[in-house]
Amino acid sequence: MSTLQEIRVPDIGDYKEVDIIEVLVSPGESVVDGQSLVVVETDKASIEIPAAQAGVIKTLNVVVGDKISEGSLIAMMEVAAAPGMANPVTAPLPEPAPAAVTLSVEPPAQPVEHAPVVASPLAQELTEAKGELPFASPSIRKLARELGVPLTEIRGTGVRGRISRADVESFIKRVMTGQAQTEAQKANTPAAGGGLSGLLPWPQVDFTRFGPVERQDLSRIKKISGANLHRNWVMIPHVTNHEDADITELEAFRVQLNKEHEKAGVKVTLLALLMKTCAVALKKFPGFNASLDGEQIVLKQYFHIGFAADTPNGLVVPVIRDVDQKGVIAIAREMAQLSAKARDGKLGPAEMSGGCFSISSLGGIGGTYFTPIINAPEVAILGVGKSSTRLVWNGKEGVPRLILPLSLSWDHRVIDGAAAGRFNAFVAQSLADFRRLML
Ligand code: CAO
Repeated sequence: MSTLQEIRVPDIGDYKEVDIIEVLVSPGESVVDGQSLVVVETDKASIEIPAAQAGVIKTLNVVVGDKISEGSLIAMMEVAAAPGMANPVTAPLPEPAPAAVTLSVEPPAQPVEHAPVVASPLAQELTEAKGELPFASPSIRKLARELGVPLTEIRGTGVRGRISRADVESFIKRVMTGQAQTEAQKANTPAAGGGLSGLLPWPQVDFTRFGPVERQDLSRIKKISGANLHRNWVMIPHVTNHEDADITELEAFRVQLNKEHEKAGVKVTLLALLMKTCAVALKKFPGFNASLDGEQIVLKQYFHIGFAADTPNGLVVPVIRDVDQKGVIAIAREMAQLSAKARDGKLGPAEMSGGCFSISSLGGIGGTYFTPIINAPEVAILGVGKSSTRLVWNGKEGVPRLILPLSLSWDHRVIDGAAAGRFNAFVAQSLADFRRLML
């Protein structure tokens, strides 16, 4: 015997009205327990919604482009009736695809204060208002606004000319590679974000002329993260300040702590100590715990800090909430849990949202200073390099000290250089003497 069951959207965190970007099944199709039915896209991640049990899809209630929220009906499914089963099937929590990455590293610049600032060829006045509104979903309009892409200049490839994210990305690609020009570029008018009409087109090279090559498609995550990184890099006037922190005593303290807490199964990491330090620094310098919203600065009274985690699926940024209210051991424990979930691709959107500030640590891998890209709408990010023992002059002699390289990128629209210098100095002094955090 079989029954007809409703498949509804499960709890997807705070997200509402998310776009369906893929429907993976069709009516009449048999699905197995856990098989993905549809893919939805939030601004942080794509999430596959799986079937809670095996059955046959009778009707599909959604199509690509529909917006759904928790509880929306996705499909009706015929399932073999189980004794005592009375309630409609609800799909379990989705396993999100790895999140869109919003952090990256530029090759280390010379240790100068000002990172190069590039204005976007796309950052120009939107022309939507001039004519008929292009056919695109609100999220695509928002994306286009954020990237400065004039939607009126894009021909949508969807049903009835609907403009998709892929259309926007393809337009950007064509402009960046010089294969297309925006109306503003054609008119040779300086764009709102800075004139770029004089830029050369992207070089078109037949690499096979020089040797064998292999072509690989960019992964979906890289495409999404690339657009985020590009926007953040061209729209935020980044400056990076470098600093050295003497962590000789802190490292000894950390080793000691780990001996004491070995049995508890928690490893106190340098990153956990940095998190705690940054939470105090953010409280002391509220301008760093802020976001820019039009002509206002939003000062946050909570202290959620993200950390970049490298995973087989790409880079993700889990967020630890209320770091100011947690001890270092609790932070270390939570970080280990989030890192493990990140590696397994099991982080939910809620675990990657709400960050106020980010830390990108390459210390366990190597390298010294670099320019981390700010994770908008945050206004600063701390890059951490690998510590090394250096001889430091103490006035009489060179003494070996463990030095940690730090690189703070900050948004010059919100923060000025003096504040960044003070923030870095505070972080370095606190790491040199952790007791300062109590002051
Ligand atoms: N200097 C020297 N050594 C360091 C260090 C530093 N700054 N930070 C960590 N280490 C050492 C630790 O002592 C540890 O060594 P042992 O194994 O001998 O104890 C080892 O590196 C691993 O450190 P850890 O367990 O503390 O882990 P971590 O904090 O370095 O890494 C995480 C955690 C999630 C940050 C890491 O797994 C990761 O993903 N790193 C890459 C992040 C990244 O890609 N950032 C760039 C983003 S682009 O903007």
